[in-house]
Amino acid sequence: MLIVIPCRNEAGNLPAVVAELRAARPDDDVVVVDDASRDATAAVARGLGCEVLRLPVHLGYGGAVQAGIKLGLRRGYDVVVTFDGDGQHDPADVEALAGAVAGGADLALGSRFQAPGAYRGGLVRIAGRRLFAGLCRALTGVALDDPTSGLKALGPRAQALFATSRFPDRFPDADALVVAHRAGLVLTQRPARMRPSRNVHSMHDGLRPAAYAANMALSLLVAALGRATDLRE
Ligand SMILES: Nc1nc2c(ncn2[C@@H]2O[C@H](COP(=O)(O)OP(=O)(O)O)[C@@H](O)[C@H]2O)c(=O)[nH]1
Ligand SMILES: [Mg+2]
Repeated sequence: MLIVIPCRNEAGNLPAVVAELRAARPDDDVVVVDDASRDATAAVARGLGCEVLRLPVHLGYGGAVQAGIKLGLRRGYDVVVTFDGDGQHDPADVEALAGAVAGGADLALGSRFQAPGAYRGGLVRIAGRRLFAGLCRALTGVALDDPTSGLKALGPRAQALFATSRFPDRFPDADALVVAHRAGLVLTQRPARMRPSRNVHSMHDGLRPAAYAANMALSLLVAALGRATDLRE
């Protein structure tokens, strides 16, 4: 299995995040996608023995995740897992996600709402997640209650979908799930014991949630109304 860690300035967190991951999952390969960080993320990741995919320009979260998944797809991994670099995800949750993919799902999403006591974030986040989970459900009929979760396990078909040019590569959240559903992929969810971030700042700070909501609404429309992706093409 390949674990993809998208990172922007995570040099301070990677040692603890990778140590915890390695302790729980010694046999998995780990690639850190360093998205033109301004700190020593790449050097720290290399020092920890991780493979590093260093992007020459800042692509943003979705583009970095997509790059890591393309690497996994090219190398033929049965499962690629996306895992945040800020300590929010618990490596113990990866097993159930991978198991869901081994059991026939194309994509398994880690959901904090399936894990009692998991960290939920502030009110804006909770409201946004509800809105987009509701829209996602209305558009797909599939109940996935944590569409913004960065913890996902992808089988080969989901990896192929995430690698296509039509994939919503800005924030692959509810929009990506709609695209995946319309491409005929089997989506499911498993518990994820999310924790508070080790960082003070997030990519969704300040006024960005407003821009995120507008972008996501538009991207959802495109995902729902555009041509469905045919993975056989
Ligand atoms: N590659 C890349 N990763 C990012 C970027 N912004 C955030 N990340 C990473 O994506 C993960 C989640 O980001 P975070 O800011 O914690 O988002 P939040 O958990 O939704 O608040 C972390 O591993 C970050 O390092 C970015 O611009 N590019
Ligand atoms: Mg975070």
